[in-house]
Amino acid sequence: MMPTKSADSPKISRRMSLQIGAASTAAGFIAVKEFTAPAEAKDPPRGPTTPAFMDPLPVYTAKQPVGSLSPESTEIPNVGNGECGREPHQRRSNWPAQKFYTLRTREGWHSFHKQLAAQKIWGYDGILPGPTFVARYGEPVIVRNYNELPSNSFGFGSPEISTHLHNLHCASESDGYAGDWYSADPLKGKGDTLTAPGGYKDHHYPNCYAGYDAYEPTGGDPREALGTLWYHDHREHHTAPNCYRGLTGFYLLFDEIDSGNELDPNPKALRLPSGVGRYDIPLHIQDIALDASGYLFYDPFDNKGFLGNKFCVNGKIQPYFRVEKRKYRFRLLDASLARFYELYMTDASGVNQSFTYIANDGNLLPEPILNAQKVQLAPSERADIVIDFSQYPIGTQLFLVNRLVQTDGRGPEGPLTNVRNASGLLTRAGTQLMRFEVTSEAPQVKGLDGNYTSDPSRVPATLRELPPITMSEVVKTRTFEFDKVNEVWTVNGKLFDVTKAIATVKRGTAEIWKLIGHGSWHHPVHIHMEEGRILTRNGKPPPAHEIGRKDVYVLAPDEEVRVFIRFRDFTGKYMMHCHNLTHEDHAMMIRFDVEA
Ligand SMILES: [Cu+2]
Repeated sequence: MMPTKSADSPKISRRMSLQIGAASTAAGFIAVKEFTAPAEAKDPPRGPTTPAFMDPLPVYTAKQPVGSLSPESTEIPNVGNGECGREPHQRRSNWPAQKFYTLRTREGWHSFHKQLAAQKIWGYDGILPGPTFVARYGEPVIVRNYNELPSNSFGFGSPEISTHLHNLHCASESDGYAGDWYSADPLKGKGDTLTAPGGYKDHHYPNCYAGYDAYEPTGGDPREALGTLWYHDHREHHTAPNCYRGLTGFYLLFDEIDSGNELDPNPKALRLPSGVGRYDIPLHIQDIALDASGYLFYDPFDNKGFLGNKFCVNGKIQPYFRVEKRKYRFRLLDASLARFYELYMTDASGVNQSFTYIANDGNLLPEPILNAQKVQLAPSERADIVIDFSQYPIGTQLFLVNRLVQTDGRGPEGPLTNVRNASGLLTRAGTQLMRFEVTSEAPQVKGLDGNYTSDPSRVPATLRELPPITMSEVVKTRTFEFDKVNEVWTVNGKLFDVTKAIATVKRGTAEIWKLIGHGSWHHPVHIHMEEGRILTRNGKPPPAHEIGRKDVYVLAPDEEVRVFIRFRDFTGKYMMHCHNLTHEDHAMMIRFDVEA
C-alpha cells in the first residue's frame, strides 16, 4: 500500500539542504537553509540570437586506448597510489582487461554556436559531449577516470564525480553508484559508499552478455547484447547540474552480429550502415538555456525539471550535417535533463519522411520497423534509426524536427497538431533541431559479391532475436510507486538513502517490478544492471518499439508498467530512479542490492 501523504512524510535531510544551498550559493543564488519548492518554474532567459544551421555537426571517431596504465590497475583499489576506495572488482579473472583507457574529467572550453564565445564547461577529456568509446563483446576494458575538476569551482554542480555507464551489465563497483563519488581534493572527502577518498577510479567493463553464468560454455547469449550506451555523471544530489554542465558521452558496443562492418563476410553479421563517425553517427540531443551574455544558465530552484530553450545536437545549437547519397545509422539519445521529444524527419516544407527504426534503448529490435515516421524519446532513452539518403537529389535539405510541446518539467503536454501547407499537404511545425544536407554521391566500394556499389550496407528483415521471458524464473513481484509527496520526489513514499537498500534481490533470479506513476507527472524510470521487458503497459501489451529489451520505462500520469527483469552475474548495490534528473536528485531513487 502507498503510504498516505500526511503519514511518514519524507524530509529533506540537513545535509541535502546544505548541499543544495552550497550549489546555489556558488551559482550566484542566495543560499537557503531549508529546501522549499518554487511555486512555478521560471522561464529561462532568452539569451543571444543563435541563427540555425551555422555550425557543422561535431562527429567523433573512436576514443583510442592507451598501451598500459601506470600504476597498473588492480583488483583491490590502489588507495596508496591515489585511487579512491571502491569495492574490489568482481570476477576480473573471468574478464581480464584487453584494453585500457584513461578518461580525464576536467574543465574545457566549448562554444555552443559559431556566434558565441567559448566558455568553460565540464567535460570528459574536457569536451562536450565526451569522447565516444567503441567497445566489443569479448574485449573487456578498464577505464581509469581521473577527477581533474577544480575542487573550488564556481557555478552550479559539484566537482565530485561518479560515472555511470548506462546501462552496461557490470559489477556494482564499476556502475557509478551515486554514493561512490570522489575528488582529488582531500578536503572534499568522499561519498558514503567509498572507503577512502582518491583522485581516480578504475571502472572494469567486462563487455560480457548478461547471463554469463548460464551461457558461459558458449561464450554468452548474443540475444542479450547492448549497442548504444551512454555514460554520465551520477553524483548523489548533483547529477542534473553535473550532466548539464557537460558530463555525458557515448559508449557503443559491437559483437559479431552488429559487427560495425558493413562489408563483414561473416554470414551472421547484419552489415548495418557502419563506421563510427562516418556512416554510424551518434546524436546527443539536449536543450540548454543561455543567459543574456550567452553563458550556460541553470536554475537549481526549479524542482520540476529544468528545461532549456536552445537545442543542441552533439553540443552545437541546431547544426547541419552533410551526407552522401546512401544509408546512415543514427543513434538518437535524449540527453536532456527533463525534456521529452517526438522527433520527425521532414523535408523543407515540413512534410514527414520515412525511416527505419532498428533499436530502442540501444537494443536491436527483433525486426526493423519500416516506414517509421516518428521517434518518441524520454530523458535517457535511445533510438537507432537508419535513413536512406539515396532517394533524395543532391541539394536536398532534410530536418530533424521536434514536435512535442513541453513547458515545464511535469512532462510533455502533447504533440503539435497538423496544418496544411501551401500545397495542401498535411504538415506540422515544430523545432528544427538539425539539418541534413544531401551533398554528394557516396564513393563506390567493392561489395562482398565483387561488384562495385555506392552502399554496401543493408537492414535485414530480422535483426536480433529476443531472449525468452520465462515466468517460472520469477521469484517475487514488487511494486514501486513514484509520487510527489510534500513537494519532494519519492519512491514508495521515501527519499533516496544512499546507505540503505529498500529491496534485496537474489542473484540469478528474475522478478516482476510493477512501476506506478502518480499525479500529473511523467517519470522515465531507469533500472540499472540489467535490461527488462515490458509485460504490460496499463494492462495491455507494449507498442512495437517497446517490445524489445528496455532500461528506461516511461510512466505517463497514472500509468502502470509491469516489467520482467533478471539480476545475473554480479552482486552489490544498484539504483533505480527517475531519469528526469531533477526528480532523481531530490530524491526519486532507490538503492537495491543484489546478493549471492
Ligand atoms: Cu520523475
